Amino acid sequence: MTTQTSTLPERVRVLVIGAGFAGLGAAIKLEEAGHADFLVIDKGESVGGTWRDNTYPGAACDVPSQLYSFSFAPNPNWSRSFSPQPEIHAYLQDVAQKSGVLDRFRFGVTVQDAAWDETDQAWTVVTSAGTVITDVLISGAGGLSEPKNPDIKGIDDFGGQIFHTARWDHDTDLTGKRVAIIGTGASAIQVIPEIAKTVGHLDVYQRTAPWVMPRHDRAYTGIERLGFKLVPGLQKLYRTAIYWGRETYVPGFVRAPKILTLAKTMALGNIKKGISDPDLQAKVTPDFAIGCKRILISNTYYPALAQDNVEVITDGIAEITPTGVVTRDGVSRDVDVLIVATGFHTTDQPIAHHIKGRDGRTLADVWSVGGMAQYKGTTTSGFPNLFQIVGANVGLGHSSMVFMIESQVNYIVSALQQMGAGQISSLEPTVEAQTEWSEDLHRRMQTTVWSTGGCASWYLDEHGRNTTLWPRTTFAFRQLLREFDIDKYVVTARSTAPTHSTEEKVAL
Ligand code: N01
Repeated sequence: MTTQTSTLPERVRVLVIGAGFAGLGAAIKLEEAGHADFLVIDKGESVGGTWRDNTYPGAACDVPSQLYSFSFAPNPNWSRSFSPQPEIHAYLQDVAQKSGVLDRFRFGVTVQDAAWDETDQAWTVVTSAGTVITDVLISGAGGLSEPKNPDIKGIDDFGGQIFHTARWDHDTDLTGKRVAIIGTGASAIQVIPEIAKTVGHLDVYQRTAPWVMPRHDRAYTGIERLGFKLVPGLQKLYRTAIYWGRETYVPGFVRAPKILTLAKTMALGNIKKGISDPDLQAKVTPDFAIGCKRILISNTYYPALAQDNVEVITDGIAEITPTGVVTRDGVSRDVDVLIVATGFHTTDQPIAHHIKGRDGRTLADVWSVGGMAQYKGTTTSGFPNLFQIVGANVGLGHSSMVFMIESQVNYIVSALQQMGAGQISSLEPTVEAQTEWSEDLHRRMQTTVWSTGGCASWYLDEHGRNTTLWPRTTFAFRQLLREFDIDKYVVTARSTAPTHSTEEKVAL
């Protein structure tokens, strides 16, 4: 794909940060709605976001692609029900190419600072490629963009190869090597079965055993794929069936975790099927309620752990030395390569440190007090004309984030329509609206398995608040964001377009 790295325009109506599902989806829908004066910037070299960056062996989506894709861009060519990463990345590149918006994408551009200028009623965004003034700022930077490295004593002095799963080093050949992997989350359980085939020895450092259910994956038959191309509505039918199947998890997650008993039985059966050694079975059996952390899916993870060249270590890491890893029981294991599969900065999003609102404080400053809080996971009091896709409490543990992203994009486009029609220069949610929204979410959180399931997870921030997940059905989210509710906003009207001066505050 051609990458655009030329200089940036001085001013645009809308600046979008990030070219993953969120940024690309926003660009396409802005264009469709007639808001063509936008620019999308991304630090990488192509569209794709997390699906561009996570290239580790075995990377694949754990939501079926019929659902984990844009509703407006069905792909009849998915090779299987759960697509591998290269196919999803190729899909996004293809959608971008066909949509005709790529001429407004600039790659290799990093945001350094974005500050709201009350006088100009615009954002001044300083990037690695120059400064852009924009009326509206949309962040699609996502919660899974910045890898999180573990804070383990000695890790910086490790003398062998070391890399994070999200920054896989394809130049390092693992064949026959002594390898260690730290973490047993969503990425690790996909990597482990792949590399266990070729490494000499693999140490798996497990801090918490995850719940892993069977993965009902299969290749689509030729007939099915032909049907997807030729039979109107067939793909929609698959998508709808998958959507409602996934939605049945919601009551178990948010109201009555006991409903998840069947899932637990299947996950326990998955352990027994893959591992015959009772000691290893015990080691990998979780001690918290299923659903408390993300439920993982794999048919190959447990058999890989049972291989002779794989050891599961649960003693806890005391330190990393230049040659290997020392556990708390004093045992030292030398390795050539250390793979870090310890997740991302989710509740402490890096972009939040770069966006400064009306009073000069960054989003991170504001959130450092009570945790991430926004109105409808999209807008933030004190940050006019800022729209964040996949903001606070928009994440899911059971279904497609693309569905949530499309709901938010629809809301944002609706906001822009109303801003244009009403000659509005800026808007931000009222404090009351944002507080009411947050309080409702956190009241609902109390009965969820994420709060009651007895685990520590990245869903919770340092205050113990779940600021990442959506505690209701996805169709409720879609409904709530169906139209921009300007009556919940403080609006600044512009009396003489197109100047950029502050005019009058309008109470609606
Ligand atoms: O990260 P994780 P991930 N010492 O946070 C352990 C998405 N995703 O990159 O559980 C030792 O799940 C940590 O242990 P514990 C998906 O949303 C999607 O795997 O905290 N261990 C855990 O085992 C997912 O949820 C797909 O005790 C340490 C692991 O590292 C999100 O990305 C595929 C440690 C981190 O697991 C993140 O997944 C892949 C330490 N200091 C990822 N710190 C799809 O298919 C952390 N750990 C859509």
